[in-house]
Amino acid sequence: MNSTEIKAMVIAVHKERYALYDETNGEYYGKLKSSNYHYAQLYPYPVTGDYVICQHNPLGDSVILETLERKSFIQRFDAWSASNAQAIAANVDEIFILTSANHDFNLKRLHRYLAACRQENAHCTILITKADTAEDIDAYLLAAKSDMPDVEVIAISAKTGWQLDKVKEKMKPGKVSVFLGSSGVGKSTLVNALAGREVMDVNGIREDDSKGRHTTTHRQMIFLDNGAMVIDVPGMRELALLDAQEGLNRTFRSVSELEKMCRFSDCKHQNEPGCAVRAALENGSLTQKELDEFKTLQKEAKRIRRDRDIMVSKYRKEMRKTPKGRR
Ligand SMILES: Nc1nc2c(ncn2[C@@H]2O[C@H](COP(=O)(O)OP(=O)(O)OP(=O)(O)O)[C@@H](O)[C@H]2O)c(=O)[nH]1
Ligand SMILES: [Mg+2]
Ligand SMILES: [Zn+2]
Repeated sequence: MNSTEIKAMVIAVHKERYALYDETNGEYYGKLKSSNYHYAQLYPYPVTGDYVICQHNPLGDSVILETLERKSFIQRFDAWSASNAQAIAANVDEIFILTSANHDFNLKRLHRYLAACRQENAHCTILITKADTAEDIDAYLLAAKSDMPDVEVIAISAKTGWQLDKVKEKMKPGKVSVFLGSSGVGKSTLVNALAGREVMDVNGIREDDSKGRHTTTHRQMIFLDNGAMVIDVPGMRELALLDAQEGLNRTFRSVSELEKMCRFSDCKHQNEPGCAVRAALENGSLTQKELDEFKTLQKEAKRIRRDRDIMVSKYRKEMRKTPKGRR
């Protein structure tokens, strides 16, 4: 790093321009150095939460030279991008998965989120939002806690401020959190409540099915008073598993532990002798429902990997057909 080169944090990504922050210069914009990124592809494109080395320019856009190594990286499956992956955020310490106490509440979806998030080494907490609108918030809490006993679940209301101190406690100075969840669950409302000011726009949801209106359109880092940071992201329909076998195994630890104990490493848990999974089903320590869900997610992870390979090879073929000048 020479004297004009500084380390900055990416606090938002807008098409080609990156909003950057460092303690000396505050907030400013930067663009990628094409020869490092587009041509030589030396570094991954920065995402919100990334640290970059840039040449600071007080008069205009700074030049981003390098993306520094990431501590963690959250991405989702995206059929439309060339790599089939869409980056969500980098260097996150705490992931909050938000679901509302209404139609949005869905245990299977929570399992998917958990599996994808546990792939990274970030800590996960589930927040059940809009507690003020639920007739029986304890029923939601009980459903989530009994289903996922190893995950912390907190019910909150950003509207009344109920239990927000519990969320704040988890957001430590210098650490980065991210709020994930469907559109309309109240991610931006929670950011505003925690920040104590209107940093992000919010919008109502549809009455009949509680669906949101995709209000937030980019990934934005917000600084809280205590020095903690939080990334607000656009709502997503699903956090499809990208390559989440590892995370899956952590979510369904009991099943993957059992699988290791089967006599045959490729055991299908049907009629094979010495099958630990069937034994567990028989003695009741594993339920058929748990096993079925594990299998479904496993299949999905495999399918995604396969689709991804097909898409990538198609894309490469297309690229070869396109004249160089038009790429
Ligand atoms: N009653 C109640 N309403 C809430 C609460 N939190 C959020 N809302 C409402 O839910 C709607 C959606 O909130 P947003 O914060 O825009 O949701 P979002 O998750 O950021 O949505 P996207 O940006 O589209 O992903 C708004 O009408 C909020 O006022 C809450 O704790 N209680
Ligand atoms: Mg929002
Ligand atoms: Zn088996």
